[in-house]
Amino acid sequence: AADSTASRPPFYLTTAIAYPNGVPHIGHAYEYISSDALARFKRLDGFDVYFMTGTDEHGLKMQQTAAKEGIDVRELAARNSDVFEAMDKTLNISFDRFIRTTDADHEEASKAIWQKMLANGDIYLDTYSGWYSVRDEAFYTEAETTLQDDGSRLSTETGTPVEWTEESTYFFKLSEYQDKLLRLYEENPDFIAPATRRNEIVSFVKGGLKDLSISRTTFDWGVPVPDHPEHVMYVWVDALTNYLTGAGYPDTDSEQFGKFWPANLHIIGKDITRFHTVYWPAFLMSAGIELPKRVFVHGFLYNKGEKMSKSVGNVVDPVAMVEQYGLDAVRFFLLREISYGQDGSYSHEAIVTRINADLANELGNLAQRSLSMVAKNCDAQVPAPGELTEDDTAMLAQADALLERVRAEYDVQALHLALETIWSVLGETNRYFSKQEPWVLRKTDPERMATVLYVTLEVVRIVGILVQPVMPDAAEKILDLLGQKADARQFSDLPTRIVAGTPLPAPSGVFPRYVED
Ligand code: ME8
Repeated sequence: AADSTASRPPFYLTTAIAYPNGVPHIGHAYEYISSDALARFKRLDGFDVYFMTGTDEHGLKMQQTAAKEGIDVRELAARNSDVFEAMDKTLNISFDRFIRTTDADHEEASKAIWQKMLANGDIYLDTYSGWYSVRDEAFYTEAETTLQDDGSRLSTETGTPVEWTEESTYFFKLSEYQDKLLRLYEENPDFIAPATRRNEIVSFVKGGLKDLSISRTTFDWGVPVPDHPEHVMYVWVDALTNYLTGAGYPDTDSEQFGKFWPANLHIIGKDITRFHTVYWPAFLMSAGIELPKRVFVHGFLYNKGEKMSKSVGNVVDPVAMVEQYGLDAVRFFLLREISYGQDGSYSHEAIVTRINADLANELGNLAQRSLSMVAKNCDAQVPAPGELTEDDTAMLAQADALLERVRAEYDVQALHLALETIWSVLGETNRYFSKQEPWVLRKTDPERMATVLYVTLEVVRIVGILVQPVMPDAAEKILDLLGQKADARQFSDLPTRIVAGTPLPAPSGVFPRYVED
């Protein structure tokens, strides 16, 4: 049962905060679903989890989008932020706080970290001139841009237009952090994952760091710089600080801060790695604040391998996807199909295959067949097992070993491997069930049938508990069908065997097959 005492170790997990300049797409949904599975896993594993997501509302991109739509930027931010929050609810994202960078406590945190960096001598005023991409909200050197035939320039890495910018701005002495950052990566090899991302960042930093422009004067949609309100903070300074705001900063004496800072895990997508693994630790070092433990970088999602774009017309609305396939099927598909940390693709065919093969056949059918035999032949109660054979013991041993294996995969955010591991045991269980032929035993050896059904129900219970982070609703239904109490579904409940005599409700299907209409 859940232990509600203060002994549970804290775990602070964040997603990136999205720009609400438009509505969420499937890439956002992927980030929230994967982070949610990680948060739920830790809760079930006895951690005191604080899970935060939200929206990044300042900056030129927001201001320009609002101008284009002819509405106030606050109105644009509020309207779309609400759409993100509503989508999180639709996706069953178990966040503890939905932060908006326009929240009052966030402005305070941003000003506080600025003042710390200033006091440390890392901020100075100068003139910035260079290339800026509004879409990326990022500065680029000329060498990082490509000249087009029409004389315009694009960021070489991201392909977004850049514009020449020249203004008086504050700079952050990023150049002074090269050695400290390289030491950080060296001494904490787990700080950036996967390793490919770490290698990219190490070579980027080895190439030298230039000071970073961290304020703007040509527009005013941002957090004002303390004592210099004609400057607003560069949106990334304020955006990254959201993680501190969530931990109660600047009140470093608060219970929240003591418990949840430093953050254990930042989940982000691959296009914002540099901001999180170079700028962010440098800001924190400058401000004398402890660094987060780990930044995990997930890949990008593509529609049948193609980049989603409004002009191609292949942007998928995550809510429509959930309506079509069901929420837990979508959650399972995204986490099982795509190697977490790598790019991945989705297509109708791939989703249907996962639904029918993995969910309906391997799990749903196993639960359905065993439970309906129990309903008909065992007085609708968990049957009492007789003496266990070698096959039974081996089957149970595989299921008992799952938690440790799955936990090891979750600890390195290998969500796809965690699911693969569970499904390999489900495959074994289906083979066990077919081999034992309980439907034959029903006539020849009812006692043996009872044992086989008991073993099968016990494996389904273990799997049901372990798939809760990925499919909370479906797992709940499975555990209800197994007569498991709501307070007996933590990982600490795994070793206690299902109890013979537990009354079972009438069985019903958990995962319908997807049928084309
Ligand atoms: O970058 N597939 O916001 P954002 C997977 N506000 N993930 C994707 C994706 C795709 N096709 N497209 C975007 C920002 N993402 C900043 C973050 S954090 C302090 C500030 C991911 O709305 C992207 O990598 O552009 C990022 O992690 C998240 O969605 C929000 O992207």
